Amino acid sequence: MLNYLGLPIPASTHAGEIDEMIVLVHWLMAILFVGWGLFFVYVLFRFRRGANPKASYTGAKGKISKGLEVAVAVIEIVLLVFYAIPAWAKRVKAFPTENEALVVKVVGEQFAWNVQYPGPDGKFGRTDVKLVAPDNPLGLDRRDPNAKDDVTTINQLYLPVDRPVLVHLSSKDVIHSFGLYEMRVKQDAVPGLSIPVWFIPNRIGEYEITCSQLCGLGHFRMRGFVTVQNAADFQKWMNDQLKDLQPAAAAAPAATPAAAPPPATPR
Ligand SMILES: [Cu+2]
Repeated sequence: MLNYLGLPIPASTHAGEIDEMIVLVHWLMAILFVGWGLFFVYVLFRFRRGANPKASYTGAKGKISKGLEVAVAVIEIVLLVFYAIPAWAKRVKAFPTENEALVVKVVGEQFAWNVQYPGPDGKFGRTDVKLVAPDNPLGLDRRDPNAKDDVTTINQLYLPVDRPVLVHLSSKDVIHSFGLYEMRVKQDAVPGLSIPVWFIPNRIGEYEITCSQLCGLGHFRMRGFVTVQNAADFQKWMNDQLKDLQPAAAAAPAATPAAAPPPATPR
């Protein structure tokens, strides 16, 4: 129905509301554009030099122009107060609880999106800048018990359909912007801050994460991929990831065999 604006397909529950707002603003702007355009042409003709050899310094004094200006302001206030603010309030107030939502951390960096799932224990493992390495871009501390089952990916965000997703967003270097166009989600990722953003994907498919903030020379290639699946497929993907973790997780605690007393501080 809204195809005439060229919007991407809506793939989240709140997308319709955002689109409605975009459509109303476009209608208002279209009416203003045509109205002011016609007025401009009228003025060019009405106040042409030939008909007005002497300039009037008092200007127009009609009530119509003032009335129009007030009307435009009122419409803008209505759009803001009755559409934009309530829609925004819903985004920032009614957060899903951590146990009903899929909680995931997304960390932007030049030029990739790092994704961290808390795993079956529901707890995110500790991360530390000192541990950041090419094969550990998040600096995840695998010795932390909470980190053992954490699944991490680069540029791959897998989500189950029809379930709230709560993303804790941050950045390692500069300001990036987490843009999911089909979900009508856009939120800046700011170094030093963890910013929550949530949505409910409601359409199975493949989408894109776009960095929507010019963040450096490689900004154009800072793309991630979102795969929205049904709950079973998502669980299967998650189980595969957990299976891949097994060797790494098993290798870490193997340093302390159960029989021998562990060395004092093997750090
Ligand atoms: Cu970026």
